[in-house]
Amino acid sequence: VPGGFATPADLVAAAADRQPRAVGRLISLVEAASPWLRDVARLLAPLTGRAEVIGITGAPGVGKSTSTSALIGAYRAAGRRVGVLAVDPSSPFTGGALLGDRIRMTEHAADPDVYIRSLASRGHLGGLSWATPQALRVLDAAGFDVVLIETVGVGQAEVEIASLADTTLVLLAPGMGDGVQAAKAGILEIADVLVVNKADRPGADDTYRDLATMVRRVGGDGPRPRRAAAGGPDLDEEPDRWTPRVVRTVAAERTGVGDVVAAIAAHRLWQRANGELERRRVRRAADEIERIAVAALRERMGDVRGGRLLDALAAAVAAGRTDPWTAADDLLGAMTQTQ
Ligand SMILES: Nc1nc2c(ncn2[C@@H]2O[C@H](COP(=O)(O)OP(=O)(O)O)[C@@H](O)[C@H]2O)c(=O)[nH]1
Ligand SMILES: [Mg+2]
Repeated sequence: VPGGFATPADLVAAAADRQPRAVGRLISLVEAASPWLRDVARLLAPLTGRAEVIGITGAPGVGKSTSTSALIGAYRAAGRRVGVLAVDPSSPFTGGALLGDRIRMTEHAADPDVYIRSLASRGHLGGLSWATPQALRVLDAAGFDVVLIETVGVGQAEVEIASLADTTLVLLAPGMGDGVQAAKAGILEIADVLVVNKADRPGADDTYRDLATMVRRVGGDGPRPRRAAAGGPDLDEEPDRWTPRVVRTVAAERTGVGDVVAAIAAHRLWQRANGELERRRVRRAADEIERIAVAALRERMGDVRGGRLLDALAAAVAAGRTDPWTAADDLLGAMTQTQ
């Protein structure tokens, strides 16, 4: 086993014992999509399911890393251990932005109950959207009560990563795109808490008002009226919709961070009360299984007769000798045979 541990069990035990070196080693195995991961994942599984996962997203420069650092401070003050994954789907080979993130979080670098990691991925097996949930498992098993996942942008990979979180914060700043743009980007669909950061800047109140108005318009505000007649079915089975909270912060001065923590806690209570937390976690597990299965399938596809079958079928389809559906059937047939 890499990293000077005798067995995968030793490595996982050391991580569960909260040794940062073992935690780092495990995340490196994830990044490299190491063959050891299968053993490691089996050992990690019984240790997982406790961490509260908070996603933080928004455009570059909006203040995600500053807010993450402020949140670390708030959760540490409450005695909770905090893990951070900084993920940039647009630069799988760790760009300068992530380096900057680490610098903004250095105040927590010496705290043994804080673990900060910029995630990179070699790019195969679906890249960061594949690696991030596995890294999350490591931090969960290593006893971090709260895991903050900072992601950049509003692309598809970012939405996938946001789906990992129990609660997703979307950060906006005045002048960086008004409410209408936010709606276009599908932000309201993923946001559980909308944070107007840089509230010290002009225009912050307008942005806040826009968002608050939009959230009221879209969201089913307040409890759903009971429609069940006496003796009828209990219509409360249908979950109420969560209305995203809108909060103002000046992350650079730690202002409003308590409101963010309170909004996250309120969302969690709501999720627990109506079963949404459990539903999200099952959905997340389904995503994970699917990603691993698809990656395995893709790998196997390349393996079938050294990839030559795919080449041959592609040539046949391009030449009109067969159709792509028939070719796909042939490929899948060959893959199951070689298992
Ligand atoms: N004026 C102001 N600047 C802020 C605030 N929060 C962060 N910044 C600054 O905005 C810049 C980008 O912050 P950063 O956290 O790296 O943003 P990220 O790219 O979203 O992670 C940095 O120079 C921060 O100091 C704030 O509340 N007010
Ligand atoms: Mg950042």
